[in-house]
Amino acid sequence: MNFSLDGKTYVIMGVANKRSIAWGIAKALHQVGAKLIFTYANERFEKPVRDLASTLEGQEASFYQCDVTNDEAIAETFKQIKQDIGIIHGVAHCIAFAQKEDLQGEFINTSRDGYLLAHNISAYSLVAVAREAESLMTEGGGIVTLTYLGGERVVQNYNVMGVAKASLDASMKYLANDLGRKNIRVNAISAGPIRTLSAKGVGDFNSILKDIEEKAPLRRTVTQDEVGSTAYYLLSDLSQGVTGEIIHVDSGYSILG
Ligand code: NDP
Ligand code: KAL
Repeated sequence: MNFSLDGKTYVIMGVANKRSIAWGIAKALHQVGAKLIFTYANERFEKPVRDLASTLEGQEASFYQCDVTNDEAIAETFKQIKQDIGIIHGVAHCIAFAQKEDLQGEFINTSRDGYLLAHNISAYSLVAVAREAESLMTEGGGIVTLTYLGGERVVQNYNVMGVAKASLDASMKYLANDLGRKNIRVNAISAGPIRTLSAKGVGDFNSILKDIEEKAPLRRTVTQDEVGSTAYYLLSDLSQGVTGEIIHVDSGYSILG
């Protein structure tokens, strides 16, 4: 078994800043020798992402703009990657979005547009990305996405994003079934709450973190780096027989009733 990712290339989607979970994954894969390709949604994130990647010693990363609401943009991104770099061994999909007004109050009030937008960016994007990535993964490999407990049970205020995560989780399993015969494994990490840009502006995030510190079996919250090392496990030969799985990196919180 080869623990190193030397000679392997991974696409990391969803670094916004140094607090991003995607950045935790990037650091972990870099540490074990992987070559990294970063995609960002919005032009304004190009420089911050390039600046961050330049801190990874010896890493000659590549960068592409890719808004996952746009099928042509996804196809073009992977076409460019194929041309510029060649084959890839995996993708880390760390992307989610819902309108602010749909992340408070009662789920019943979710608008059709808000529902579709959240599902479009947070769930369908995995399907579209997997389809384009597949043709570049000729040596097999792994796809990892990020999910949250709110897709398995009701978590206050998570609302439409919980329903989108349920769709993401199911999409991950169907993709695992489709891609298994190509030796491409598809898995999800269910992360505990981590303070990131997405979590910003969430009323009472402090009390959510405090609740984890009080109740979770490990009596502490998790870090981006801990999610990163689980992503390394899922994207490497360490997890050879694992596909269609959701691993909770949440200090054990999900076992509580
Ligand atoms: P970040 O805010 O750091 O990352 C979210 C990313 O989503 C951003 O990089 C953003 O890109 C990207 N994104 C949004 N819309 C689009 C789009 N249309 N096309 C492409 N990319 C898009 O937050 P996190 O690191 O917290 O989030 C990463 C993942 O982890 C998400 O799936 C989230 O649901 C999940 N997660 C987070 C938890 C937490 O507590 N933080 C817990 C469990 C799961 P850009 O910056 O370029 O706009
Ligand atoms: C129960 C929790 C409390 C928070 C409730 C909802 C959180 C939803 C996550 C979702 C991804 C957040 C957004 O879409 C924020 C968006 O409306 C505004 N932010 C932005 O546009 C910024 C600039 C960009 C970078 O963000 C994105 N996403 O593009 C859930 C907590 C406990 C755990 C979390 C935070 C889970 C999760 O999925 O992120």
